[in-house]
Amino acid sequence: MLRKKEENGRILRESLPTGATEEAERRLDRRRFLALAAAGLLGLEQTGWGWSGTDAFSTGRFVRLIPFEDEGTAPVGTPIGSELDGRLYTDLTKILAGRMVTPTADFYIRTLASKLLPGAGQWQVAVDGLVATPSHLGMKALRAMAKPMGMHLMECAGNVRLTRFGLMSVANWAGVPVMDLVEQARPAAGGTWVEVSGFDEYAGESRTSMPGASWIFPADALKAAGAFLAMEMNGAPLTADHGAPVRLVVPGWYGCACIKWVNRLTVVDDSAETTTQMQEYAARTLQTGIPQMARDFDAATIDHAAMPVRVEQWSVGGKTRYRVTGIAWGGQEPVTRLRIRFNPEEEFVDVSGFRQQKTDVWTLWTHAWSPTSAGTYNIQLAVAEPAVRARKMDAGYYVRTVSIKV
Ligand SMILES: Nc1nc2c(c(=O)[nH]1)N[C@H]1C(S)=C(S)[C@@H](COP(=O)(O)O)O[C@H]1N2
Ligand SMILES: [Mo]
Repeated sequence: MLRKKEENGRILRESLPTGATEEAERRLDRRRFLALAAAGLLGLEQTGWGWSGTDAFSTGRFVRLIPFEDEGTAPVGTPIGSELDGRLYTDLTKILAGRMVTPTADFYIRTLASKLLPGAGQWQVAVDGLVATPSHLGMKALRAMAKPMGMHLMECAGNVRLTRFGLMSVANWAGVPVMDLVEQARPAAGGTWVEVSGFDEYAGESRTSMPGASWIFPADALKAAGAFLAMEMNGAPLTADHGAPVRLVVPGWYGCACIKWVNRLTVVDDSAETTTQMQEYAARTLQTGIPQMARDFDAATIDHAAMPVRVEQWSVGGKTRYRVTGIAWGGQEPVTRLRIRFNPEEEFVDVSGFRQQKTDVWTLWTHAWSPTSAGTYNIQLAVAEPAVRARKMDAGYYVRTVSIKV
């Protein structure tokens, strides 16, 4: 039953195509990009990569964005649907040197707040299970412990081409390390796993998802990742749709593990079975089958990945030039080389000037591109280090397609 639902829903689950036509999107492109430029968001001041002073494009004129093809018609930048079927696909074309953090109103949403969500006033997080001193933490106590947690990227494991890969964003967070709260309760011997649960009941029935949100982590993995209960996002209190009053963020892990509306931390041992949320996301976090035991579930971490976010047409010295701007993210350690190719029959070449410093925010890169003939191009990225895991990227998951006329 679960397996069947998983297979049928794999692609459609995260996508709710409605509304805006491709054509309308296309017409908006240039206007939108120019508006960003006018607002000073293009990062002309940037050095190192992108718009540096020596860049051939700095003397050119931006003409238009080449639209990506076959990416569905779901609207971007606006919430659609409700509750478990509610989504906000972020507009990745807006990532710029001067806009590396996603404004909260544009941060992707997978599951809009439940109509049944209790008010924050009485909210408590229970710390229980295999602990010496179980407790209930109120929001006042939690807020008193909050500190800056820095910028971290979140990506839904079901972030697909059909919805323009709009289920990923970066925010600047504040909160409390989750293991500080667990350790305060003094876990018993053998209590080396933590189940994080969130409110997940909805007024309406979902077409695509199963209610019930909890994830079981090895305690040492939460510690190593620097996982925290977030109460603030981009300098303001968390919004309801992003999990207010308190949500989990596990840097480097897929969003499905980042439980929203957290109300319980339960210390368990290695006999714990996987939760329905873990089962629902087993395929998309690249597990082998659907593990029954939490201890057999691999860490839902994001491998190295990269993709284009804009293909820009420019006029430089009277000649048509193209430039691909993209992002790289994921993986455990930064890589030193990123490679790009424009169709399977071409060779991968280095993205020049690529430099990655952190893996759980996105890194911007640009690549001057001179297509030799009109046609359709599938753009794929790769890392050069063979020892580095990049499973989704290597499988072609993040390939994007453009057609060049000249
Ligand atoms: N309680 C609860 N938490 C949840 C979910 C949910 O449906 N219910 N969805 C998860 C998934 S699949 C993702 S990708 C992230 C998305 O967080 P965001 O909507 O703030 O971007 O929340 C996670 N936390
Ligand atoms: Mo997700």
